[in-house]
Amino acid sequence: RRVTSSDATAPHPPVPALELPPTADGFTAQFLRNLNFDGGVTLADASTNDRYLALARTVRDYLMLHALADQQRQAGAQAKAVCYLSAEYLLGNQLDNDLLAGDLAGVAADAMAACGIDLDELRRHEIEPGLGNGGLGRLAACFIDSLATLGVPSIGYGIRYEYGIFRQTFEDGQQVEQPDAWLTLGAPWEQPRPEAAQTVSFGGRTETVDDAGTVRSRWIPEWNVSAVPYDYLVPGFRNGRVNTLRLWRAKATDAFDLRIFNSGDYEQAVRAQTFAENISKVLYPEDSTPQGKELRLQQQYFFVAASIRDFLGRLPEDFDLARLPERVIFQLNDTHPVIAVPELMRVLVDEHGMAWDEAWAVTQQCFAYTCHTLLPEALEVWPVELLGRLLPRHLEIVYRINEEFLAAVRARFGDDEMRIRDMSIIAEFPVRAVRMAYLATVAGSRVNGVAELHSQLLRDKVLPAFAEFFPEKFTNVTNGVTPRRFLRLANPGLSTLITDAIGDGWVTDLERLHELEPLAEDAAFRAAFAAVKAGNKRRLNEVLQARDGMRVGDGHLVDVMVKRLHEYKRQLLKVLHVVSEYEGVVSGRIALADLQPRTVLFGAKAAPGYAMAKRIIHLINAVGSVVNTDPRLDGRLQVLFPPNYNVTLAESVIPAADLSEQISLAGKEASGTGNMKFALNGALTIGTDDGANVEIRELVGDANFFLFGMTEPEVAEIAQAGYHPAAFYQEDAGLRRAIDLIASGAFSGGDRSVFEPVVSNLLYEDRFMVLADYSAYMAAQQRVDAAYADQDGWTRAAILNVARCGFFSSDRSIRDYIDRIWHTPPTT
Ligand code: Z15
Repeated sequence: RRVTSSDATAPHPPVPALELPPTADGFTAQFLRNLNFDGGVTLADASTNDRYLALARTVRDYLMLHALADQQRQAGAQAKAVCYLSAEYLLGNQLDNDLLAGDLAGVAADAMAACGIDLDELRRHEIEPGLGNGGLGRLAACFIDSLATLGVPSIGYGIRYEYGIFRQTFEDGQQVEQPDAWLTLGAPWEQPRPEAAQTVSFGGRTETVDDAGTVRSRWIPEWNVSAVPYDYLVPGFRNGRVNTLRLWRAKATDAFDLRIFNSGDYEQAVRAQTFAENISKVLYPEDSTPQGKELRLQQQYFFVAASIRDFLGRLPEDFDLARLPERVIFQLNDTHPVIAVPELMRVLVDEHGMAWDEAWAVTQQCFAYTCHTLLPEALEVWPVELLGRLLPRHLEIVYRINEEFLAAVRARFGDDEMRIRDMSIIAEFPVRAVRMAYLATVAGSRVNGVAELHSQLLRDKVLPAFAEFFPEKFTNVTNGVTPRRFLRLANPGLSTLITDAIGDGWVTDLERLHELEPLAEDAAFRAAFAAVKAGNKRRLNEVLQARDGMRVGDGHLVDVMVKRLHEYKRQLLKVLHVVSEYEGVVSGRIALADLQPRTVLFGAKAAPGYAMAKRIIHLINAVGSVVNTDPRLDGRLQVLFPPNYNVTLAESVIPAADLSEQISLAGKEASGTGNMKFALNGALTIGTDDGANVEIRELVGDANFFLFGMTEPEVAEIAQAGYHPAAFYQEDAGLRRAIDLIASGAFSGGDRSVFEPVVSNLLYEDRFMVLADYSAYMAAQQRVDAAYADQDGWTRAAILNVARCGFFSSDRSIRDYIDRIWHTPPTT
């Protein structure tokens, strides 16, 4: 346990081993201490990795001083805390983030210079912790940054995957996945806390016991694993606050008591060790399409059970658990942590002897659920057979929650069996299974979507019966992104320009960007803004050149589509645009001189088992290799697809973009957060009326946004009437030429079979209506070309995008969570 003010030797300040405020000499001394004592090398002999690790440790040391002081201040506060439960945290690099938050960049630079070390080389040496797939994981990382910056008492809980999101390479244009062994060269940002390990149980059976006249069920588990916490410091922006991100690692317990392996056989015992450690071994690489694997349920229960125990262990010994809602809200980041609901019930009822009704009242106040999707296939459902085998007591608890809930539905609506079947937490077909989103909705005090349109569709389409039953539970919190990482750090040129114009208050008060609006009419400011964009393109080229030997064309419009590869996001629509432009030039329909020079940059990982997504990646690469080398195009159209798009690459790409592609089928993208990052960095959006695009367009204005495509009601209508993609192919000659060119084998060395599945899927299925939106998209791209021809006008629109997107700070999102859901005031 940490030292608290109630210990006999306290109160005393944390040992001031470091000079504060930090000086270059103090920083250098600590750096050398870490290099010598922790790393065991002299400066003269230190490798890049040694120097990186010592630097990281030194930065962490300074933050740790603040963390210890912060913990001492908060210890007696009894404030309500947010426990953010998320299976993913897509953190990105830590060094620059922590140097910025801790205001240590200057002393670190001076100290490294004094040691003759190239700080930029150490920056490039860092490997980002990729403990997430995409938007959901990155949102969690933005939220913990904002929670710390706003001074909200909070803990992020998750899993310390030994392997994060796979490293993507291309072989012959096709995705190949490599394991992400991110921990192998050392993990300087984390602090293992083995003394705070928790035991997590699985399997076995339940039995009923007569407890003084009341029949109680109890769980006799079959096997245990140990959950060891690894803590990451989450510094607020220069406010002395440091929160904790606690990630759990699975280890075999000392006496590993998995009965099936317990034959007294040494080899079996070692294998059992591997079995336990498998639980935190690897991040599942599916974004939005869970595969329903047993190990994934083990991961989910593993981290939430450890987290709940951990949090309860922080309360005073004699704390009355009936008052738990005064002290904590567990925020469920999608359905992944929802097994926490029956777990808290089990702890309260079985371990603490609380009456069921009281425990249920407590539980309902302690949880809130964020839904991040509209895709039915993304809503997790666990077969009863599996849940009963892995967590038999939890299944019983879910059954009872469901029984009581359905009784309440009957009491309100009568024996409307259709409705009962519709609302049951237990689905009966195709197999009996627990609907985790329904469980979360019934259990939580609030249910929120992640953009206005999404929250509305959640009420109207995904959970309508629940919205009718619990109207007061439903609310919206539009997503946001942290301005520290995605503007201040990623775009130093624009940051300086903004700060010179309006001061630096925007870093923690992003709505201040509105003060830039009048400067859109200032020619000198426009010139400076355009120069920053040009500089960002040069910087991107340095990165791309070194990383992949690629470069963006000089004077090109930089057109970017970076996000997970998913059919609903419609990378294929972008491909059809490229192919149409290419076909137009080679067929002579478009004069080369009339073609606006463009570089189209893709970044996307496909889930390893998602065959269509992988074919689309192959197609993008195939189109790129033909288009990029065809002399008839003379380099005026380029397709770049740097492999392994990640947070680090995003930080170079986004500030360099002119055009942001947000072209999902309306009604499918819950929010999007890349869309916000691009607009905030002065890219114009070409987008559908989907997710947070709607709010971006409302804020930046129609004149500064390229809207196209069907609206969600239009999509619903043609889906209802019966969608026939082949009709669009028949009617649109341009579309026909583009599809025919792909089908002809022009991008596959004449082999028509390679992309045949893509073509026939488009023509005969096209679930996401690419063909229906093609002509509107092409027309919108023509508007883009025309607008880009007026460089000064484009820059004016770009400035207005920056000035009007302050709303999309994750600080605002967190304030909304506090006001609408958590009711946890910041503490000082
Ligand atoms: C994920 O990244 C998102 C939703 C999910 O259900 C899963 Cl499993 C992963 C994304 C949404 O697709 C995206 O629209 C949203 O902006 C993001 O979560 C954060 O809310």
